[in-house]
Amino acid sequence: MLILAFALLLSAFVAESQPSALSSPRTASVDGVVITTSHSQIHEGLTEHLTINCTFTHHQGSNFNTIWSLILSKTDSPSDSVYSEIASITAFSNNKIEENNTMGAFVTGHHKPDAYSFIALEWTFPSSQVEGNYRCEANGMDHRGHPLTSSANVAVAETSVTIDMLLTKMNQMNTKMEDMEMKLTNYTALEKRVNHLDAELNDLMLRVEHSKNAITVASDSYGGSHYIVSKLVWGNVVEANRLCRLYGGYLVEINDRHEYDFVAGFVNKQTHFSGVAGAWIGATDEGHEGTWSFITSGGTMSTFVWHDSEPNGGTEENCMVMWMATKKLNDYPCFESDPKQLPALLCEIPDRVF
Ligand SMILES: [Ca+2]
Ligand SMILES: [Ca+2]
Repeated sequence: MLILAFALLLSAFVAESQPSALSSPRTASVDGVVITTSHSQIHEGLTEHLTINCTFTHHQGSNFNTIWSLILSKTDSPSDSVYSEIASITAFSNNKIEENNTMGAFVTGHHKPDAYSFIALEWTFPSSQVEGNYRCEANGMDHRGHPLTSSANVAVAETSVTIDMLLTKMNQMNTKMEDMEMKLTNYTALEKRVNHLDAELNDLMLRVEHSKNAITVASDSYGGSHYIVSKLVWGNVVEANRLCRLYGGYLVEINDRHEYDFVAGFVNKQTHFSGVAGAWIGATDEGHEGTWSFITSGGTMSTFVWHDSEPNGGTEENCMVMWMATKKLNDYPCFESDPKQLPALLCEIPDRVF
């Protein structure tokens, strides 16, 4: 069992590691015939994959006018020179590969006389049987009608695993495992930290939510936003907007007549503001008298339903409220100190936040 586990571990490593110089892929090419092996050397039981790819590509200027067949042959060992056919495909086999002895390979291929033809053999954990010389042979006709054959060869050798190889690989595996253990330790510490921060964030969000609920008198939805009106009154427009920002929104920005009608209707439903003059709207004409822009988004406000004789404050009144009495707009000082005149908060919070 221990040996099996070790073999599996080692094979996983061999599969992952860079191929050594001896087992690196090899390609041979003659006259459009190409044969490639993924490994020129394998170790039975340790090499995870092996592929042999026998191909013919019809190039412009090729000696071949057409090919009739592609034949893959193999010798019993790399030192042997007697080839036996193991797989073939012909112009007449309807893209079916004729297999003689493919040693348990997964076989694919097709034949296209004037384009690209191939036979591919693929093994998972190949046995030592796969060693030998492989020959890829294209048979066809030249441009004058004479028979023509071209072939290319590669070799695959099987070698036993030596103690030195095992020791080297075990050392490399050891280093890799130590590295992974260190990463795991770091990851565990990071995960703890993230969990802690997550808990802190949830706690903070809950506190913000509670604080929002505590000051909210009423809420309603319109056009992808949630609107809340507070029981608090606030004499400073900057501070008022900051509180809306804390809840993920901003002082209401009225973008069109429909939104104005909604906000006016929403405010009209509130009956507990008998002593409150108005509610803050998130717009200002500070620095550009008469042109109103939104405090948070910076866009230009273009819909106004002014209260009678408003706006009337000139540069003394550069912020805006909705009058509770008429639900119409009034230019207003950005900093109101008279406790009887402090406006309520009116926040607009996009639904994705709410
Ligand atoms: Ca003004
Ligand atoms: Ca005014």
